[in-house]
Amino acid sequence: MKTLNLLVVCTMFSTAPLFGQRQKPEPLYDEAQVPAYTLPALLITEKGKAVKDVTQWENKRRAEILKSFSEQVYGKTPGKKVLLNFEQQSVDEQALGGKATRKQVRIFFGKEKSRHMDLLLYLPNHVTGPVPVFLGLNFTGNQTIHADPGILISTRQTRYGNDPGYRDGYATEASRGLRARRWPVEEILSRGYGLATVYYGDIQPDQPGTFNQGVHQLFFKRGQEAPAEDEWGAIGAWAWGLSRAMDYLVQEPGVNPRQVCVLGHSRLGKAALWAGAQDSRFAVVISNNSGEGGAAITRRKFGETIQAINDRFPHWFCGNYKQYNNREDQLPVDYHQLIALIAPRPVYVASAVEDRWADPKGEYLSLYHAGPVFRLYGLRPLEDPEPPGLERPVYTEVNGYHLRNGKHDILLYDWSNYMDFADRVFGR
Ligand code: GTR
Repeated sequence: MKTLNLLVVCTMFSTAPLFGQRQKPEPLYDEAQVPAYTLPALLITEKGKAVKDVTQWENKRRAEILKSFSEQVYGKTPGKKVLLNFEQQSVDEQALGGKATRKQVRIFFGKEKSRHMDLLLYLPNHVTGPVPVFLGLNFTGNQTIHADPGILISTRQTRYGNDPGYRDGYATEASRGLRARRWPVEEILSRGYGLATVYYGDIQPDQPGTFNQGVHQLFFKRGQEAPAEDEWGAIGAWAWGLSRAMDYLVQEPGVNPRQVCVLGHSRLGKAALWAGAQDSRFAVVISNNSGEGGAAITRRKFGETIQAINDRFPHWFCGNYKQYNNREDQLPVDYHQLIALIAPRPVYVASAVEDRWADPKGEYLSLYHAGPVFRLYGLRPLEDPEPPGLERPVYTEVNGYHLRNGKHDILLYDWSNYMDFADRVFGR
């Protein structure tokens, strides 16, 4: 590792003067200026014992790391089980011109039937039997993933409510298919996969001060209105919602419950990783441009930092995470350990070259540095400490990575690689 260059650390946080405002550090985008860092050890316990096998990993070290992510990063997910009720809202066996069966299910949480999320599921018609499925949350309402007129329009208020396709905070007919470029539904179906999605705002609104409007309420103690410092934030809630979607999928006859791939873009990629770390029913976990607080190594001070993310999104992580603003080195974990929590299940990480804010190299390095845990299981992780070139995906049977051309987004190129990887994992 390179030696720490103190001068660099100082200049990194210098800014052009802002009149009367708090100075915000400029993001660091110069690879040559990234200070050296030491990652927290993956295979040494807090008491300093070396972890040599799967039993020691699973019983001891993995549990320590999971606890740190729970208490210091995303916040603890409530252990209490919530009664679920599945209410089928519509089924169309001839959706998309006969290519798919489309099901829409309202998943109610708790006895009161007060809170719910709506799951949209497409299953391919040209293959029989339970199929592998991709599950991911969407940002803008289920109806935005495809122009299919049969998709029920979300009636929730949304933070995108002033965008085209929305009026006064709510979606209109004009929002159908607005995000179709992110969801290549026909391609997914033609390759024999199903697709399940839920609008993330059904689980928890993406705004500070709204914990009394999402699933947190189901778990608050009497009089509680906000999570305690070590309790879950919004990312924790979205991850929990993914597991509740999984509760539905595992009992859906058209779905192969052992072949559900959870994926997410950006903040929802962070949620997908955290869901995959906590819930071993997810067979494959895919992070698309998840960046800081997701796949990227936070000690690599490239692009977004803990302070930057906590300042802009104080509701995403737990209260304790604020302690690590500008103190990345004090965080007991780093994000290679988040990926290691998912092992031995396969993990795919993808970056986009113009998405420097998310630190593409840092995203690759997390996967690379998680390698020793995959090796403990006798599996073959990615071996190269250097990320591959542009649009040269690299896969083994447990790890995959690519760097796409273009911006922060999830596009057909990304999906095609996820499907190639899943084909390989599932031996298709
Ligand atoms: C950005 C945030 C990123 C990423 C992104 C997104 O503004 O800084 O960490 O999560 O939002 O979710 O689109």
